[in-house]
Amino acid sequence: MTSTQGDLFPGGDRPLPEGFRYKPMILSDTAQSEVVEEIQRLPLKPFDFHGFEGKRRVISYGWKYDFETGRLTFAAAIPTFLLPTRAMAAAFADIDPDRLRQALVTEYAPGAPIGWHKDKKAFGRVVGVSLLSACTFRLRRRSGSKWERFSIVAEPGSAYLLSGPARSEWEHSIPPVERLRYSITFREVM
Ligand SMILES: O=C(O)CCC(=O)C(=O)O
Repeated sequence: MTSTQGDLFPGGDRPLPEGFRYKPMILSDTAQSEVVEEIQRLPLKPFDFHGFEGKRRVISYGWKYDFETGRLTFAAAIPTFLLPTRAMAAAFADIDPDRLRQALVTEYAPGAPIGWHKDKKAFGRVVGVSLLSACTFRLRRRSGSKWERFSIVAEPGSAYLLSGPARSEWEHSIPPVERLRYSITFREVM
């Protein structure tokens, strides 16, 4: 089931922010289990932002954003086990899979959040795939002196797309997850 809630108009079904798309079950339960099994063998490291370690563990493939230099550097080739998921994410988003040249794998232990942010401008469109457990995916943007808000439950196996204003104007965040969650964030590199 898909549920959405806008905090400014609670209870009402509201249009998605322009450029945001969501689709449940782009990956079957079996495909998810296979991907999660492979992810759990990867050498994930605590997310390090200017010396502050987040509660998430991550690994980047393809291109990686270097927070010290503010540039993209080549990490390692995207592992072959991620390519079918990338193909499905790309088909959902109507993007050539070869343009999704970064794959960021993130582990959220129970209680781990990600704060409000926009992805770096070095990247283009962003397609996120959720695995293993659901999270609340929140978006917000300034509207005069208030925030315009939108949230959606991102189910395991689902994908979302950030493009257009949803990518350039809206920030996004995930409050602390209840159960172990993985995500694969495919980002377009021009
Ligand atoms: O886990 C997710 O789906 C969101 C990831 C994200 O926003 C990020 O890494 O910048």
